[in-house]
Amino acid sequence: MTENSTIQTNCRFCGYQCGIIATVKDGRVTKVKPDPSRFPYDGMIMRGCRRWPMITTVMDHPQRINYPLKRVGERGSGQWERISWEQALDEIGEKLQSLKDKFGPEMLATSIGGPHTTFWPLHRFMSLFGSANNMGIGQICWNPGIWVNTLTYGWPIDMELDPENTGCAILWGVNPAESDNSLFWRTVLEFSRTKKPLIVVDPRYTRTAEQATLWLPVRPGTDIVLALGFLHVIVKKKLYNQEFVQKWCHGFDRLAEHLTPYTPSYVEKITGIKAENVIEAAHLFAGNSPATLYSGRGIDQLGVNSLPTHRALAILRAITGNVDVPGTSHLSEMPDFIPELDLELSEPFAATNPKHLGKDKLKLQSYAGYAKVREQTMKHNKRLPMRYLTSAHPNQVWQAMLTGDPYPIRSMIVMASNPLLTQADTQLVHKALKSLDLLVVLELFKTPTAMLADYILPSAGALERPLLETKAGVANIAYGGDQAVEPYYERRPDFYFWKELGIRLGQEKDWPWDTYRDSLEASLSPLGLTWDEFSMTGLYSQENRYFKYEELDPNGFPVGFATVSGKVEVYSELLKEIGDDPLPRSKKLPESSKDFPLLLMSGARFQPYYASSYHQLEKFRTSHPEPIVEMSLDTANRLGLEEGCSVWVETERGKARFITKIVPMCEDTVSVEYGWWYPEMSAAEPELGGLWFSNANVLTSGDFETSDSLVGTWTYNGIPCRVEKTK
Ligand SMILES: Nc1nc2c(c(=O)[nH]1)N[C@H]1C(S)=C(S)[C@@H](COP(=O)(O)OP(=O)(O)OC[C@H]3O[C@@H](n4cnc5c(=O)[nH]c(N)nc54)[C@H](O)[C@@H]3O)O[C@H]1N2
Ligand SMILES: Nc1nc2c(c(=O)[nH]1)N[C@H]1C(S)=C(S)[C@@H](COP(=O)(O)OP(=O)(O)OC[C@H]3O[C@@H](n4cnc5c(=O)[nH]c(N)nc54)[C@H](O)[C@@H]3O)O[C@H]1N2
Ligand code: SF4
Ligand SMILES: [Mo]
Repeated sequence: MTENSTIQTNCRFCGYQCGIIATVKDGRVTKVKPDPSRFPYDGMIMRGCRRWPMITTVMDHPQRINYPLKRVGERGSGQWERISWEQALDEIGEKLQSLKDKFGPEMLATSIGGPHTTFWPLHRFMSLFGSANNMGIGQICWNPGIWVNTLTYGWPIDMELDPENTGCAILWGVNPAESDNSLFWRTVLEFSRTKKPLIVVDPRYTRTAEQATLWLPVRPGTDIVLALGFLHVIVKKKLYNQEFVQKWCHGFDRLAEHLTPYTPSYVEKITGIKAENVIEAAHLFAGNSPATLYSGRGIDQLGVNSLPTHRALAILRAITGNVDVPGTSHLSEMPDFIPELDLELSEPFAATNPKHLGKDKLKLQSYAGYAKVREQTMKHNKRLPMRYLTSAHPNQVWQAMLTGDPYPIRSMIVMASNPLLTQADTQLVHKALKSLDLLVVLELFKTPTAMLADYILPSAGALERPLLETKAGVANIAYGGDQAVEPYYERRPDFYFWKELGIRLGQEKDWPWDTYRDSLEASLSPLGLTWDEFSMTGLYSQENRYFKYEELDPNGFPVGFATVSGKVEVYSELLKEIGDDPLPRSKKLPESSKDFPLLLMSGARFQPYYASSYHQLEKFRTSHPEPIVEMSLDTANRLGLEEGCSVWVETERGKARFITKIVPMCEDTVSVEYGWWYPEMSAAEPELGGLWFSNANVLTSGDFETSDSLVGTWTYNGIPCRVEKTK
């Protein structure tokens, strides 16, 4: 690098990866500023975002991991020695080989989390090693919607909100004011200024709800009933798009019959939403096409009701004619570049009939489920990402570690995730991780999970590695850019770890690229672009095409949708075939009890933190120092609590401490922030960085038996709890 050069690169402090211009001197980033020339830039985003100004601080934070560390004392004792990468890789490789010889390749599990790094090298390594046991958080983050939209429309959709064109928007269980603060949120603000109907369905009066023309504070977990109520009104009053329904919807009559009981007054009883508001919302959505409907983790985290709720929402879009229409939703296309699916070597691995945990138990999130759905998507020559949609159920992984059933899992490699804060049931995760023969963590910081490791390896973070974002290969868009500097100290891109470990385990011929950058360049090769050419604009995309189902195939017939019937499946033939309900119906709804009289939501996002990240930053801690529990004034009064008091929130799994905040929200419901720990506390047992104080996941359960039987979705919202003042 030359002195004082400026480099176009990307932030990666959330999933957006905005363009950044870095000033670099002597291999160090001295200054960063937004890059107005690069996708996905927006001046307002950068003005609203509090994270990118912290890039240089995070790049050289005193608590960053800079060298490979090996545990020297007891597990969790906080005693480490610095070793070389070669020693770390050699030792980890040898240990894995000996465990594999003893227990089989499936004894290795991996853990991933949100969109922080590139995951395909991990999956490629696992395919070659022979283990299907990667786990993440897909079951409660995106997978329910991806599966359901594919069942219903033949492929996942990208939602669209166009302030000019969109006539009405529903934001359902999503709070971009805190979770996004980026392009989507700016567009919501712009849309709200048009005064067109904006409906927010959320038990809490969020800053997103403040923008709404109609706020519907649904009782947590009862959304399925509300959605069926909307459908009831729309069908009964014939507000649906009759042409689209007649031509393109399969099973409408059976739906109409199914909706009979969901009258507005019944819906009011179950959901707490007034009957007149149910009627009003249904009229607004159906009467203002093109209309759009976004959903978020509020819906993905409803356990057995997530899938049926997504189905009802998918049907709502369909019968109002809002599928693959500008300003509503876009059925995306396969990429022109090499999809992650192929880089992962998933298909050849699946053909080896791997010993997948819960193999025959989950009807969709399994190799068998994937194969069934693939038969449909292949009608349009499309393939969903595979390892993500077949990832193991975390609860089964913890159980296999502890009990050896159905076979032992003895080692885990954790990359870019912090399961002790972000997976359900911290006590169980803690016990399981402590029982392992080998725990390796690839990290930027010494997280509570890393504190339990045998080896912590220093990852290169934002600006230290090139970046290519490809939406997991479900859309024809790639964006990104080059690194600004070589990684500081002995940090390495995660790719380096997987490749080097692979080489030590006989995978040499399957890692043909020298560097991470080379591998990214190779994945773009079908575009005829070199990495440098790509980096100049940092974007590859094609103009969206809409109404694709009307396009004609070579025989002159409309191509339709990639489903069993070739239409939008209001009535799902595939669900029927695999023994599930073809129409959306509520399963067990959340219920409080005498001991636990309130319902808990355990995952509200809040700025400026991101899950369990950035709690090291003094500036952030000063602006938001305490973990918050929100509740309504009436609920607080009934409990004898006032704003600012310290309380225990307790469920049947455990208890954690929060500070009360009064906000308008559903009665008898409380919402806690998630991700809280205290990096300034001792990095050893028993404190483990203050892990046990205010960690929302001490309160949650991810039990496999009570999870949804199609995808394995567990419950983070609508958990029975009680709240009392701390002494
Ligand atoms: N600041 C910040 N931003 C983030 C993250 C972060 O940790 N911090 N995480 C990132 C990640 S990984 C993700 S997946 C996205 C998630 O982005 P969002 O989906 O916007 O995330 P949440 O804050 O969980 O929003 C869900 C909303 O659903 C509501 N809700 C809870 N239960 C129910 C219910 O039963 N019904 C309905 N209708 N609503 C309910 C909550 O009150 C909340 O306002 O955010 C990303 N952005
Ligand atoms: N109770 C409850 N629990 C939840 C949720 C909830 O709503 N409620 N939401 C869930 C959801 S949607 C999600 S996505 C998960 C998020 O779960 P996680 O992804 O586990 O959460 P993060 O705190 O973002 O952890 C990411 C870690 O990756 C590290 N990291 C960042 N960049 C890199 C990199 O390039 N390489 C490596 N190796 N490490 C890196 C960071 O330092 C950080 O420690 O949490 C889930 N857990
Ligand atoms: S929104 Fe902020 S944190 Fe996210 S990528 Fe853009 S600049 Fe970084
Ligand atoms: Mo997520």
